Amino acid sequence: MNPHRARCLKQGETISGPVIYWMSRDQRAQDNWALIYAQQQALALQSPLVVVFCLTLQFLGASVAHYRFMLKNLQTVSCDLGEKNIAFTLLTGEPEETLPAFITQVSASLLVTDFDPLRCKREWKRSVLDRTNITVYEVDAHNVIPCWIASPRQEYGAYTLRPKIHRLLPDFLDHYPTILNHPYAGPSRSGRYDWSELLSELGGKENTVSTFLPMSGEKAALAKLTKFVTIGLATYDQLRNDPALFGQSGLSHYLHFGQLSSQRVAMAVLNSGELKNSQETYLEELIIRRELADNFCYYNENYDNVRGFPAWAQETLARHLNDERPYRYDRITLERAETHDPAWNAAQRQMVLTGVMHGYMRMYWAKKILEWSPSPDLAMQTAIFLNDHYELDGRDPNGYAGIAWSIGGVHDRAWAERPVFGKIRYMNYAGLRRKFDIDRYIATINSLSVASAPPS
Ligand code: FO1
Repeated sequence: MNPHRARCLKQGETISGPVIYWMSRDQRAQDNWALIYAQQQALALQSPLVVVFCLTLQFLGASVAHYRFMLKNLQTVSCDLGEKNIAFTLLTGEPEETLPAFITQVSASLLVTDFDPLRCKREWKRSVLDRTNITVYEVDAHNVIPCWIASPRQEYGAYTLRPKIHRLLPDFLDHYPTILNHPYAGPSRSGRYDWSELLSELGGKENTVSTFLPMSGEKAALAKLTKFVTIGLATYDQLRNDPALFGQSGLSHYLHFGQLSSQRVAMAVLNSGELKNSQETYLEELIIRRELADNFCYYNENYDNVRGFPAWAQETLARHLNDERPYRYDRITLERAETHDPAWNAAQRQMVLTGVMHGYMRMYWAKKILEWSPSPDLAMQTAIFLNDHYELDGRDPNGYAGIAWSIGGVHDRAWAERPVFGKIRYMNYAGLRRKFDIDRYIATINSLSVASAPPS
């Protein structure tokens, strides 16, 4: 493992005792650099290895369907780890309370965490660091290039981050070792959790999202990856922008929940044959865009509000704050997809019904929320609320960066000035029509009913 993937957050007292991997963003047993690093340390210390997941019941507006998708995978992860003599422990409650207590309870010697740029995750980590005095390491198991290595600052756009990433790729596209059977028994066998009882505990409004959830878990993710690389990739470049054809990889929810490693995807795409423009286009989305999103959320504390926009964007949007808005919709109307725009309504319905909205339509969807909201502030709140409440891959740096791009020109440049948008890039219905068969898209979505499942 490239040693630069791990960094020391706190040097504590070296005591003997189990090594804990606090699993959070990267919820998988294989292809997980944080788990690999934790096992290396446990073997060196001749200590047991325990994986801990802190389950919080209200995570950034997640719905029951999202928790169902996540817990289904964690159940399998706990079994896979158990077979390697690695205990899996689920702690329910706020991590700043439950984790320090657990560290003391098992007299742990070392804590390994995975990397996550989101504010709430960094607050959890800060609190845990303050309440424990053992050594703590952080491993970026999510990005191919560790976020803090790729760049020491917020990047202007893909064009400034791309060369830095391409230069480092050879050092970080290294192969994943497999997790060994762990020779030192853990403090307690992984609890036999009543996972279905956990789900019922979640309660919460079962919103209409995803009556057809995709299959959850590492195996399902790898199967989807194989299907994409063997069938979808060759036509990816043409189909990706036609939402009626569902030509996207369908991997984003597996990547969001950490059930699949983006490095594994990158290596599969690179090994799929000579680099055609589909491969390059996909790797641009998978590595550059995704790692640019982490860079944005890590270095910009206002990644989810207008103060995170570039100065030119804040200025131009403020200048047009009082422009006449021909249409104005409140969040309920938008949530119910009851606007005058059939394409926008179809995109909203697609997200509510399937938990997924086509990438191209996501940009149009967010930009119309800017156009139809009384202020950019409110537009950001509405777009983030709907995205995090309904998207299976919501509550993710990729989502915050995508919405900030659409509404606030983050990672984009200024365009010709116009009402409401100012110099923010404009998209309209006519543009959609030029791009693809929008009537087919609308018909496809409107034919989706609760009974039918969308093309996978
Ligand atoms: N991470 C956790 O460590 N504990 C949780 O209880 C948890 C719930 C959760 C629910 C929905 C969701 O989309 C993500 C959730 N995550 C949770 C975070 C996730 O693992 C990712 O780390 C971030 O969402 C992306 O940065």
